[in-house]
Amino acid sequence: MLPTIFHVIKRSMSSSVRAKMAPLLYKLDASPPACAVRMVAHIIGLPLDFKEPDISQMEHKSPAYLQLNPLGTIPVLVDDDFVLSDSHAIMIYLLSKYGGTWAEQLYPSDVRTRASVNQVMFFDTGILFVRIKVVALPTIMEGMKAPTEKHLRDLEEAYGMIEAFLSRHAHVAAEQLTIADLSVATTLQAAEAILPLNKDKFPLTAKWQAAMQELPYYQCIAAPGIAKFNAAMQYYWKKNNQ
Ligand SMILES: N[C@@H](CCC(=O)N[C@@H](CS)C(=O)NCC(=O)O)C(=O)O
Repeated sequence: MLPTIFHVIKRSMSSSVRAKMAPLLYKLDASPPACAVRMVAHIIGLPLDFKEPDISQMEHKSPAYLQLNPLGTIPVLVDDDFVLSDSHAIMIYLLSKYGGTWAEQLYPSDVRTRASVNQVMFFDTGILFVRIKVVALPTIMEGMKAPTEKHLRDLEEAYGMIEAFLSRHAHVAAEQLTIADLSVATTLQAAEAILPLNKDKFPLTAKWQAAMQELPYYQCIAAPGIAKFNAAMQYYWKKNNQ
């Protein structure tokens, strides 16, 4: 159906009003990928508005939310009339649109460096985070009592992959700190709620992680957020075992 003049006026009015508003991020404090996005916004000095879907009411699976993000995952960014999900895609978008000189530092344009950053972010989303999620979701939603030996082995294997990345350069994807570090550091700290990092076995990771955790924006955004994730996991394991 062709839009009526009423729809056109309404759309252009609302987009001109929204153009003045900060981008809106659907997040949870305890969501590692949402923490990574918030750190990028903080670094580049971009104010964001926030909404917290009520996951106890499965609001992130409601028809309205699924219209925004068919995956039903958090975070989601709404910037004027543009909607984007997946923290890695959101971080790249925010840097490209609002990052100014920070874009080159955090997501370098050199083809090989950028490819390495992408590689580690695909590792974060496709391997490391998934190995947390297969424990976290059944624990929170389905009464899982504890991670299995296989869950723990898989996480330990993923820690070994981070150690291997760090044997090549000072940060996970390059010599310099990039958005890949923000993603992996938050995911790794959340993973530690399930399997603490063995610092003797993974010394490069332990050293890098300690440095990441010293960063002021990590301390004010990721540290309290992941502490909430950790507390939720402890709460559910206790409850599921009663
Ligand atoms: N690769 C995605 C992962 C997003 C994701 O799975 N987020 C979790 C919260 S931390 C979630 O929405 N879980 C609910 C679900 O998958 O049903 C990203 O980086 O944004």
